[in-house]
Amino acid sequence: SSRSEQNGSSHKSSIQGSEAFLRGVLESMQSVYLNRNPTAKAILELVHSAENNPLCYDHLAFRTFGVTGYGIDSMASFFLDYGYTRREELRFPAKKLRALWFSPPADSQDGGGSGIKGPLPRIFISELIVDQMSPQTQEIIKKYIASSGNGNQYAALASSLGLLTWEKPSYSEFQQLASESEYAAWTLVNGHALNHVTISAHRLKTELRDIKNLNRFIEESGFRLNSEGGVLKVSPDGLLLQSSTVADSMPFQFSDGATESVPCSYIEFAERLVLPQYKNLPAIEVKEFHRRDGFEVGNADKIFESTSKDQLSRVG
Ligand code: OOG
Ligand code: NI
Repeated sequence: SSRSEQNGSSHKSSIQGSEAFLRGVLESMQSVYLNRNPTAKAILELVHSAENNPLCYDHLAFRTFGVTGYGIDSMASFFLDYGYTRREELRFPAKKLRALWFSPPADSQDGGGSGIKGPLPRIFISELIVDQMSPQTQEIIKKYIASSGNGNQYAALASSLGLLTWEKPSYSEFQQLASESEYAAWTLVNGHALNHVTISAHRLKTELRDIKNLNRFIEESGFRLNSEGGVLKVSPDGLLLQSSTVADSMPFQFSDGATESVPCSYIEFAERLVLPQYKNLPAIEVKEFHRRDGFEVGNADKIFESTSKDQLSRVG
């Protein structure tokens, strides 16, 4: 048998062509994220070592400015080209946001490893409904979008390189956006960077597969969880349970010379329970498709707050 089979990496070496490229791009996006977000990196290492088993990612999330050609589509086109399927839309009228999620190609490989090297994650992409912002805010967003040229065609490339496609803003422009939409301000300085990765709690093997235990473990290890509406977010059907950390911050050099701390990314946890029609399946036979799929507006609305000033400045 071949050398790769002997050392147990035959799965990995069997993924070729477009799927290998897709996974390579996701790895690059993740490495930008891990370099900028020490909390996310530490938690991934902590859970991985406590488990001693591969981790699965439930989903990856991105934010965009909803201006024609620059919104959800600018990031989605990459995933659609690599076999993802468009699923439901979610609306957040109070936050002036909308989102779409995408499911991974059905014929994708299990990956045989941990994280990006495991089963391909869902993708969650949101956009700011820019034409509902004040004229000043719209003007700033449109100015930076114009400075990016055809940057909207390279959202995935920018994300995997960790680059903004537009010029750096001034601190006062950042503050103007933040006063109206913290999402807008976040997107202006983080661009297409990965907003979060989500660990699939129910696919863990230890007692951490119960999200309540996972939350306790994370908090006892000294990390802060987003407390908006309570730490555990539960969908009305009771089947989708989510929690997330408070985002890390990073110094950002603004175009006017000011260096100020801005919120970066966070890490999320999701537990999907078995659908009622499959509740009698033996645990060992339960697959991902037997579980609650999709997202939930009420949960998501609170998870967006993981990058908010309120959560970042919370004490204890
Ligand atoms: C996305 C928040 C929503 C989920 O899983 O419902 C979310 C964001 O903060 O951009 O991640
Ligand atoms: Ni999420």
